[in-house]
Amino acid sequence: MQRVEIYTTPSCPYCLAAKRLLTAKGVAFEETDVSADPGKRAEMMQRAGGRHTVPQIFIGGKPVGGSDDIHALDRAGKLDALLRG
Ligand SMILES: N[C@@H](CCC(=O)N[C@@H](CS)C(=O)NCC(=O)O)C(=O)O
Repeated sequence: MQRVEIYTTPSCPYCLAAKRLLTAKGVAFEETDVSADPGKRAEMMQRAGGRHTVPQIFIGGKPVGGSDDIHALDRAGKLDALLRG
């Protein structure tokens, strides 16, 4: 299973939706709260090619976008393969 990282803020419904999907799939993830850490937010944006919304999700170190993106990947049947690597 690939390493999964997710940058979040506590009161973000898209973050909750993304985490719910990953949890439903039994995927462990490393969460970084950027709400009170400008350095981590800058790191997120740099790694995500400038995207500033949360969540930003990385699978195997590669940016896959936010909640809508991983839900779309899942609907397309592509998320499991990405997670397996
Ligand atoms: N389509 C994005 C929407 C993400 C989104 O709008 N997140 C909100 C927080 S729940 C956000 O970052 N808002 C701040 C902004 O738009 O600058 C996704 O599915 O991840």
